[in-house]
Amino acid sequence: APTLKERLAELIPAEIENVKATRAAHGKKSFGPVLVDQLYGGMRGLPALIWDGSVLDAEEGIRFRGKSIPEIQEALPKAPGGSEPLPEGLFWLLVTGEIPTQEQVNALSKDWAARSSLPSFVEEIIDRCPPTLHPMSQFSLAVTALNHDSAFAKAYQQGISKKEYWQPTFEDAMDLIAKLPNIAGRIYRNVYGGGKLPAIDADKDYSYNLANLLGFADKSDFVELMRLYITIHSDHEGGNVSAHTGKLVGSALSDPFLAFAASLNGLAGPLHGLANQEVLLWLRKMQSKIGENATDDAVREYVWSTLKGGQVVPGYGHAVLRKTDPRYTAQREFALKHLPNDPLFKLVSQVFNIVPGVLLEAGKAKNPWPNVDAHSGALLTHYGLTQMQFYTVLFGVSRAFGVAAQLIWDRALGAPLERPKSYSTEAIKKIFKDK
Ligand code: FCX
Repeated sequence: APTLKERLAELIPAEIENVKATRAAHGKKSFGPVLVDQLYGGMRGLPALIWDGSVLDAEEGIRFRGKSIPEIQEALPKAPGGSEPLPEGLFWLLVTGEIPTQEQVNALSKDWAARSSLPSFVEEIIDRCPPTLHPMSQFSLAVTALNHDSAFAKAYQQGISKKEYWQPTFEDAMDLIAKLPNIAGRIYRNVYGGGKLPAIDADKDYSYNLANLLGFADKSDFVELMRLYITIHSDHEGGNVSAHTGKLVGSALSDPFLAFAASLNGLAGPLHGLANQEVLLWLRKMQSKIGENATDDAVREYVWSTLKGGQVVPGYGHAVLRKTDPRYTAQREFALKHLPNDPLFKLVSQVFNIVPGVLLEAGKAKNPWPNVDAHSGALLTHYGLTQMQFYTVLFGVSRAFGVAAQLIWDRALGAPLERPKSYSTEAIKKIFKDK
């Protein structure tokens, strides 16, 4: 059976032809009008990017290479004794569009374990961060510093041909993913004091190793949670802030470490990945205000007070989705199976019954339903990972899978520098003066 890189090398020529044929057939067709409102409105809905790993449907949610979350939970290889998909398989699917064999997935686990160590100066950078520096900032610093050993940056300096860009990009993408557990584990233990970091076990899968580095591998359900978590947070098409930022920065031929560090800085914003931290903070604040086991009326009152204070309800709403996020549903099902009586899960469920009605009544949010971030913190808390400032780091580990897969394809297909046109308000007024 071919390795991932061998399979990719087989697929690239046909995909180059596929893109050529698609552009020849449809390249000059209009994709609908651009409204001035879209320039002011964060480009919502503007068709502007190619992203092959996943496509998001407003009603149905994410599909990875055409497959829904329940479909990949069914189809992807599992760990011995496990029932959640291995993220190794999801990465293979994102890159190739194909479901790998168990053997191919095991080979990826081994390959990543072999690539997992950090240069000692990167360890020192993390160790020198004050524990008061947000874990996401530490994460971004460490990933940026990995650029020191970038195969792509080195090959570019040596004058590599455009046709070969994908090869060192692939190596960097693999190194990036492989090194993230060591970065995340080191930050976690430095900030929250969890003792010495264990070594990566080359006979175990990526999620086991991540859980072990964090200090939670003795809880087998937590390892299963990591497999599900990393699988479902990996990719959410190309327009979200972290994915688009990685693609944009990569388009300048910045290497995958620089590109993904930029993704992380976007993920660290409260309207994007940081929302998983914000949800837990919000729930805890609610509990301190209205007590645990509060009535529905008290919760409703609290939700209204959030809105009236000019704040958003974290974990609810979405720029594209118009239904409950299937990533939320997958986590809810995990909770129903593994921790149905957990008090925080019960609060998350109670909030789920109340917030959409309030947001609908308030009448502003286009989508009143929960997104992925409304649920993840309750699951992590159940297993003792209670430090909410760390939650977005786990989202970041996962998001590398989607961004890395697309960066490889962008370099394989010769994606150009991104450079959309901007206008000033004065220019817009002038253009439409007599229209
Ligand atoms: N609570 C209160 N108000 C909300 C809201 C919420 N959860 N969601 C949207 N709104 C408001 C907006 O703030 C906006 O108000 P404005 O007119 O005063 O500016 C109005 O409703 C229209 O916004 P809408 O078009 O529905 O949403 P956007 O596409 O602009 O923004 C996000 C989408 C996700 C940013 C928005 O719903 C939000 O702020 N949600 C809370 C934060 C969150 O959960 N983010 C995580 C999203 C995601 F899953 C991820 O990236 O991880």
